[in-house]
Amino acid sequence: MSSDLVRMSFTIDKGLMRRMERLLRGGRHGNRSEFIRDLIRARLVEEEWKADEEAVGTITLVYNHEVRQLADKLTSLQHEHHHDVLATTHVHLDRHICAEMIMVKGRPRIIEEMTEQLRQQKGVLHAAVSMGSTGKRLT
Ligand code: NI
Repeated sequence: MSSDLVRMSFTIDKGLMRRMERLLRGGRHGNRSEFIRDLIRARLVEEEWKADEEAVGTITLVYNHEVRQLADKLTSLQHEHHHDVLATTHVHLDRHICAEMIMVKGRPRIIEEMTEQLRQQKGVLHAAVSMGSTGKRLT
């Protein structure tokens, strides 16, 4: 065991233990240690967002590009937030509907504000933000 690792033990209800084992058999987390580490990191990312610490995120938009001036408005809003926007990917889903993934880095309050502004535009069918982290406080 590396000197940076510590071993810890804890008690847990049998029922909860069985549920955890079932999740582990689902195969996404590897072993129990990985599972606990993943849970802790997911919680830390939530805390970073609550504390409004610099974060990384992706805003996903689905919209109808035929709505008048919508594409221009969405582009203008992203330019207003050019300090926070890292990259944008646009996908034409069908003849009418577009998806746009906007990768952002900045204060969560600003990212959420930007998501709300984008969501409010007429023709936007869905706007969601996924919380990510700069990774600086996850080790
Ligand atoms: Ni398109």
